[in-house]
Amino acid sequence: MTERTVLSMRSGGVLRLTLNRPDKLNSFTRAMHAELRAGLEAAAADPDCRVVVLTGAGRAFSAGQDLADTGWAIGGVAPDAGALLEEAYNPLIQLITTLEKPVIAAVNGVAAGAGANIALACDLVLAARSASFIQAFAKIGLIPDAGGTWVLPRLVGAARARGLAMLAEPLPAEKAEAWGLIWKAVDDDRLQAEVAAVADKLAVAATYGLALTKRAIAASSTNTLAAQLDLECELQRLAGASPDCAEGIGAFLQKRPAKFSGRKA
Ligand code: LHQ
Repeated sequence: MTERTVLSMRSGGVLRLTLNRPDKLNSFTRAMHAELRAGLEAAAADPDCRVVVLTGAGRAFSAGQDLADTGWAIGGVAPDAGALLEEAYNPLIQLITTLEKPVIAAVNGVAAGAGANIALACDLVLAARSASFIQAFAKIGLIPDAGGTWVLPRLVGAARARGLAMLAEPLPAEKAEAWGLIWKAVDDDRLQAEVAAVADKLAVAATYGLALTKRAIAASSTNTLAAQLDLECELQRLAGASPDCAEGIGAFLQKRPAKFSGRKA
């Protein structure tokens, strides 16, 4: 039996998805894309899953596309790189960024190429101090994909985005934190415990409110202030009518901890 390229483990409200091709630094094959997509779709469909953690097995988070699985060969006809994005990476980034629950990237080691940008598509990125982010594309004549050209300038500004994309040098986790590319760099031996603490906190949070927050922040990158204020009215109307908002306010007034269901209605 072939080994699964993505391991899936549910514990309470937390679904942990582990990229599992450690010998090839968890680089993406078509099979891995399909399994990761299936894992995320299962998370979307399961109301008891309140948060997803994405991490890698072994010493890497992911080295991006498996360059041996692409069909490129010296002297051969180049495959359609755009088609691979359309079929696999773009739907994956859309799935992560529109999932109505938080997705945490636990970056346990190097994240290169599309592997880096998949991590950066997640809502919270925690990285081991020894991890690094490499926009490796320039080394092979490609452009940053999997949302890289969109997310990098927004997170670190155009000057740093161009430097990262054109020089393709590893950005250590601590510097990534200092630049605002990620949420937090933590000691290697603390990564899984810190991620578990954040995941456990989010697993009992007001999930629907978090989903609306995610939607609003995503929309802000193209909205005018006026449009964003309108969107805040629309989404706050939905959040304000949710059972978790009633519970949160009730709990505050009764001076007790809130017990959120995470449900929309
Ligand atoms: C790999 C890979 C890999 C296969 C390590 N593939 N085997 C979109 C559209 C269309 C087409 C193309 O792609 C894309 C999206 C992309 O992601 S493009 C960018 C693809 N990724 C890269 O260019 C990164 C390539 N990898 C590296 O530069 C290095 O491996 C890094 C810097 C990540 C780590 O270096 P080391 O720690 O020195 O490890 P290593 O290079 O020795 O790798 C260990 C093994 O993993 C080795 O296999 P082997 O059988 O020799 O032990 C590598 O060949 C394999 N591997 N990345 N992307």
